Amino acid sequence: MSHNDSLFARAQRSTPGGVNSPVRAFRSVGGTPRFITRAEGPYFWDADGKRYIDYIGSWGPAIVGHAHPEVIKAVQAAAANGLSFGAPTEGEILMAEEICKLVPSIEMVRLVSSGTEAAMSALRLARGVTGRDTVIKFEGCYHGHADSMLVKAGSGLLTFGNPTSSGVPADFAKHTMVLDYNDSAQLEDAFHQMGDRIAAVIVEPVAGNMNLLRATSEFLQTMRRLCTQHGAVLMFDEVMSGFRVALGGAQSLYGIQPDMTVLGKVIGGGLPVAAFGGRADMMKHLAPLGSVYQAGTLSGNPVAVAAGMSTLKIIQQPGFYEKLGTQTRKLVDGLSAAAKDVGEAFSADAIGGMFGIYFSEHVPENYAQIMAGNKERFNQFFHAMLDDGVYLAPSAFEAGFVSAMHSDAVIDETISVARSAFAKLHS
Ligand code: KE4
Repeated sequence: MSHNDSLFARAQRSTPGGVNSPVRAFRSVGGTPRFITRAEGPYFWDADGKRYIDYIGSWGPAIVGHAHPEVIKAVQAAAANGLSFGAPTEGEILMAEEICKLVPSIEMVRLVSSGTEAAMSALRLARGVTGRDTVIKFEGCYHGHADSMLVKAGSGLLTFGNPTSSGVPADFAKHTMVLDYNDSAQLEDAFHQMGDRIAAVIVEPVAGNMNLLRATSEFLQTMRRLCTQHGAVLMFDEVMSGFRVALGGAQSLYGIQPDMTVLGKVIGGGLPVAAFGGRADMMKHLAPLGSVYQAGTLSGNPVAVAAGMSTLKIIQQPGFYEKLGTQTRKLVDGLSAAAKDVGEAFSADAIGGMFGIYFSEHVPENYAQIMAGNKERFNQFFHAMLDDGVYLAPSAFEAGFVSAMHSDAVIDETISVARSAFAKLHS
């Protein structure tokens, strides 16, 4: 029995599924999760001492590479001054000012500890500001596990949602409408039918939780127009795409200004920092100024903020995103070429430091096309890569992440491993 196996057996005795977040349990791909002991640059090592090239990067935060010396030094220095005070610190001001500088649509921002908390708080704020209850989300997008976001499409096209999780009261789910991603006509219909009851539309402007899926510009422009027209809050969930697809996030690529933005992952550099922010006239409805309550013991934690600020400094270095984009594009082009050489039905896409791989002929343009991909084939590929030291996201419905430390040699090694993995699939 490997150390991973024994640790997994032991973990399952004290923690549901043996993990503290479901995707880590490998339930989608099968097999034993790898228990990571340490990470450095583009690599991490499991409990059996095996090294992997890591394409998860903690699901986005490790954009500068694992255990970056500058980030570690900043964390050590901050920790030496105490871990948490429950009182304001100058570091929180610096983080807020940096976010407002880098994401101009954000005039004011509130720091929290997770993307879920940020999205949940932003939605409460939108409802408080508008006095409306209904929110619109899109199938395949994930905004954390707050009750009103664990909702799937209703029976009819424009009916209210049903819970995707037990424990979510139908009374909560009925205020969430779930539409199809990239379907502007549906969005028009929804606003035509009930525009004056919609508090917010929340969307991943570049989706990463159904695999990578690009929003069409027309879809986001329609969303912007309708929210403005009907007084609904346009909310971009950039927890994953923020500082990942570009320094200014997806909103800078599409040139669309949301009213609110949700951030996380990269801004914590691997420690728990997330944020929500936007128009000052909306943010001023938050306690202690306004009537929308939101709070958090560890919000703006000084050690976590130190990790985040150090990371934000590194990603602003000249050429950071050009290089990251080049490496990620090199990866997906190499994987596609390897697949083509053996006639595998495969496609791939990349935006900034984020990528998607699909066991289908063409890059999907909507949720249905993603779901039509060959999941079993992905799972076989996943394990062939894992066996040879390349760790992809353990699900056909997740995006992958490249760091600044994924050098040409690391990408070339990955493509070489992929060639043998495709060969195994065709043997
Ligand atoms: P957290 O509560 O996990 O910090 O953030 C929730 C969240 C919100 N919005 C978007 C766009 C997100 O991608 C996420 C979290 N992403 C997943 C990756 N699929 C985190 C991994 C996990 O759940 O363990």
